[in-house]
Amino acid sequence: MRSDWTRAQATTLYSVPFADLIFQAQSVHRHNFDPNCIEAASLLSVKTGGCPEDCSYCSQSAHYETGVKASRLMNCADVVATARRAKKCGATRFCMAAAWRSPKDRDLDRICDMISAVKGIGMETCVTLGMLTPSQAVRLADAGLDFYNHNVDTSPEFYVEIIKTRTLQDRINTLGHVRDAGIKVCCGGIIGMGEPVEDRLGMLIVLANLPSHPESVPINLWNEVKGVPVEEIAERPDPIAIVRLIATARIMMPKSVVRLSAGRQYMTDELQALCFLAGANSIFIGDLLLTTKNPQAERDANLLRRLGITSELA
Ligand code: SAM
Ligand code: DTB
Ligand code: SF4
Repeated sequence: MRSDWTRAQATTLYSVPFADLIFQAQSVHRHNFDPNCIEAASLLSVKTGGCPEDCSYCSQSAHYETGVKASRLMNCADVVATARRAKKCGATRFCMAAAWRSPKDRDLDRICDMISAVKGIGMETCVTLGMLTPSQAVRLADAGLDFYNHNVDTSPEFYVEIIKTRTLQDRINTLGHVRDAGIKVCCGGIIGMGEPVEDRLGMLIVLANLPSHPESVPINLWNEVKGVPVEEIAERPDPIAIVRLIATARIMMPKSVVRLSAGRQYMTDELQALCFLAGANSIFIGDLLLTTKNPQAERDANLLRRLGITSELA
């Protein structure tokens, strides 16, 4: 595994003629994965809104007026019922998200129950709860957690402009605790917040130069939220630039599952098809992400059918 990417190397790779980039990405992809198979994950916000962090893109931050109502932590039975429905719809992984800066130890009791119960119905589990201490990571591992999602979000340079309440290093520390506890890492970020291409590549470099590559790399296209600071600066990236970024991620992290995450609702079928060709091999299914929309199940099923893609990577 390579973890010494420089900016110059990533930029050179990203900038080769499109056909050459896609060919290289497809070759790497085929060497490591079945190119006609993607992973389907499903998301549930188990604790919504009222978050003390100031992430300028997020509908759930208490710092902004976004119209999202804060709710308490869901009970375990409701979470499992939702997971069962997601499994019926074809999801193999169930991701539970909480709008916390970091979990309280007593909240973790219920989260651990959720993890064991969702595993009990035969799904992979992922949670995203904010920053963790080493002992909290161990508790999650003991509950049988498969993946922990914690994103670097963007490049180090752009990060300081969009989040002030915790540093990129805080996040990297949590990723270390997750790894040390033996949990697989899901770590990616967001594009479409008005950043230039250099920052998107800067984000991939942080990810690819972690001590081990994240097993899952979610690439989110910023899902529009009214009332947050990013609304003022957001710009939807050129679709070709999105495909180039996915291809670059595939080549830089050959064995990672790259997820086309938030923002698919803005993408045409053709753009998604190109992203799959460039090496994306995971999606979120279901009409809702956490607080924002995802493509309708029928549209996704129709797209995958036309592409001859099956969805059982896990
Ligand atoms: N509170 C936890 C945390 O931030 O670690 C977990 C939940 S948070 C919603 C998980 C990730 O979703 C963020 O790190 C960010 O990358 C992504 N995200 C949040 N809002 C988004 C939006 N409007 N569009 C795209 N991605 C978003
Ligand atoms: C990730 O990278 N994307 C998911 C998951 N991790 C938790 C979250 C997307 C959130 C989109 C905004 C919303 O629905 O509120
Ligand atoms: Fe809170 Fe996570 Fe949203 Fe940041 S991204 S405001 S930590 S819920």
